[in-house]
Formats: sequence, structure tokens, C-alpha cells
Amino acid sequence: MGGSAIDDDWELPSPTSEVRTVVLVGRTGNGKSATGNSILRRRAFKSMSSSAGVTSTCELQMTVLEDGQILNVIDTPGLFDFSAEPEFIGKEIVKCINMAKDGIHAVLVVLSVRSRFSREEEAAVQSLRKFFGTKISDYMIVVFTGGDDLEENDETLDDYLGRDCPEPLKEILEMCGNRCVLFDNKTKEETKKSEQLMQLLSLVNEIVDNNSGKPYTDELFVELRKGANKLRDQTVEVNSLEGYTKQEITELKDQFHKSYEEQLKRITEMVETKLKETTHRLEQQLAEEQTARLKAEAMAQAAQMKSNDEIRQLREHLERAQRETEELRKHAESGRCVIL
Ligand SMILES: Nc1nc2c(ncn2[C@@H]2O[C@H](COP(=O)(O)OP(=O)(O)OP(=O)(O)O)[C@@H](O)[C@H]2O)c(=O)[nH]1
Ligand SMILES: [Mg+2]
Repeated sequence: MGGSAIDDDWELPSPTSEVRTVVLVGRTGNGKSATGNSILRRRAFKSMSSSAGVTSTCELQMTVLEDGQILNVIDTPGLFDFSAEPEFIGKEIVKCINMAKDGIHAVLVVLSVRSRFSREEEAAVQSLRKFFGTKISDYMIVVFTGGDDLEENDETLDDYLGRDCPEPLKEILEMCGNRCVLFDNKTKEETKKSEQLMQLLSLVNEIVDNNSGKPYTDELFVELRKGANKLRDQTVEVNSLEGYTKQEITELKDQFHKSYEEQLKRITEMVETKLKETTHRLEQQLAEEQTARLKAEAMAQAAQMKSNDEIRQLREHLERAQRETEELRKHAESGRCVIL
């Protein structure tokens, strides 16, 4: 992980349990909750069309897959959304990491074929990578929702990506090893539902294999888990204490909770600071890219103008020459001059 307070190479020991965790991220309205419901095969997350964000906080739901694999699905509000306050995003990131505990097995970047791939989306993915480090790309899968829309036009995902795929989207797909899948969250067809889910789960398996079973973690995961474990141990210890009054036990527990809350607050502040840094750096980068683009456009325009000017001059020369030739011809016809 980049940045000052948080480093890259933090690993948790591989979890012994078979639980896997996937996190849904993406712009509001792209269909994160709907995709979560398709994975869970039940309406667990609230999903609906709305001009404002529907999901307001991270939520975890669990399912047992056909092969017995336990899968945790974390739905999120628009994390890494530039329009949201860093304080809000910071709290949600900490909450999400706290929920993921042992780490994240796959990050599902939800895009929609029903809306244009925007600069905000590009920036959101870049900011995800800047915040969690480039290692996060090894865990990313792009889920395109709106498969029904493509089907209506007799198009496949390859057709869709083949026509006018914006360069930044191509880069994102390449970055995550071209792991992408099309989802139709509206379908009632059982075969289609299970086929698209199988495709997604096989990509999750691919990620797990590629990363030797290690889920994504970093220092934040370690710190948060240490805090939670400490609180759990302290609670067990206090419960087994003898010779203390009920009130004394309650007071001790309150004290431990307070120190855990304080630790959470400290980590959240750390995340907020890092987010601000990330956003600032990204804004600078985007501004620089924008300036470079404008400069290139201006130069191209100037070159065009220059050549337009040259063409105009050439045309004027030509017209003048034609006029002179015509005059000479007229003179020649009147016998006053000879054309050579
Ligand atoms: N036609 C079609 N509509 C979809 C599909 N997936 C999601 N939607 C619709 O898109 C709208 C937004 O879906 P949500 O699941 O609420 O989107 P979200 O990303 O969770 O949005 P927030 O919670 O606001 O961040 C809803 O009306 C969904 O029914 C799909 O595959 N096809
Ligand atoms: Mg939602």
C-alpha cells in the first residue's frame, strides 16, 4: 500500500476456515445490490432505481454455495465516490474491512452497460488502487450489469466491448487480467441465473488460485483484527473474574469497549487522512492529464490552422495565377500579346 501511515506488505496468516468474502464496489445505481442479490439468490440487499444512493452503509450477507463453500457478500455505498465526504467514506471503509476480517477474496467492480463509462468511474477505480495499492488489481473482477439490455439488441459482451470501448475501460480490464462477466439481474430464467453465477464464481476461484489462497489484506486489516481480538479476550477474561461485583465487571467492560472505540476512531482518522492524500494526488494527476490533453488539442488546432492558412494562401495564389492567365489569353486573342 502506498502512502506514509500505511505500508504495502502486511499479510494476515491464511485463514483456516473455508469462508470467502467478496466486496461489491462501483458507482451508485450501477447495480451493486442487485448483483449481490443475484449472487445470494435471494433479495437480501435493497435494490431499486433512484436518483440518490440507495445503499447508505456497508452490509454483509452470507450464503452457502452448491459445493458447500461459504461466501460472504459485502454490499457497499458508493465507496471511492469523489462527491462523497472523506469522513463518510473513511468510516465505511473501516466498517467494510472490519466485516471482511480475514481479508477480501475478490473485489467486484460493478459497471453498467446501460450507462456510459464515465471519468468518475475511471477516477474511482484509480483511487481504489491508490488507496489499497496496485496489489488490489489481482483481486478485481469487472461485473457488467444490464445483460438484458445487450440481449435486446442481440449483442454479446464482446460486441459491446468491441465497439467504441473507451481507452480507460480497456486499461481497467487489462489491469485486472481481463476478468469480466456480464450479469442480467432482471432475468427470471433459472439456467441463465446459474450460468452467470457459475462464470463469476469460476473467476473468483481463478483469483484464489492465482493468489495461492491468500485473500487481500493490509495493515488496516491487521490493526482492526488485533483490536477486535483484544476486546474479545478481555471480555472473556472479565467474565471469568471472581470476587468482583456486577457493577465493577460492567465498569471494566465499558472501559475495554471505550478503548476499542478509541482505537477504531484512531484508525478511521488514519484512513480519512490517507483518503484525502489519495484524492488530492489523484486530482492533481487528473488535472495534469487534463492540461496535457488541452495542450495537445491546442497544438493540433494550431497546426490545423497553420495548414488552413497555407491552403488559403495557396488558393489565393492559384486564383491570382488563373486570373492572370485569363487576362493574358484575352490579350493574346486580341492580338496584343503572345502566350508562351
Ligand atoms: N435492466 C436491468 N436493470 C438492472 C440490472 N441490475 C440492476 N438494475 C437496476 O438498476 C437500478 C439500481 O440498482 P441497485 O442494485 O440499487 O444499484 P446500486 O449500485 O446498489 O446503487 P446504490 O445502492 O445507490 O449505490 C435498479 O432499478 C435495478 O433494478 C440489470 O442487470 N438489468
Ligand atoms: Mg445498493
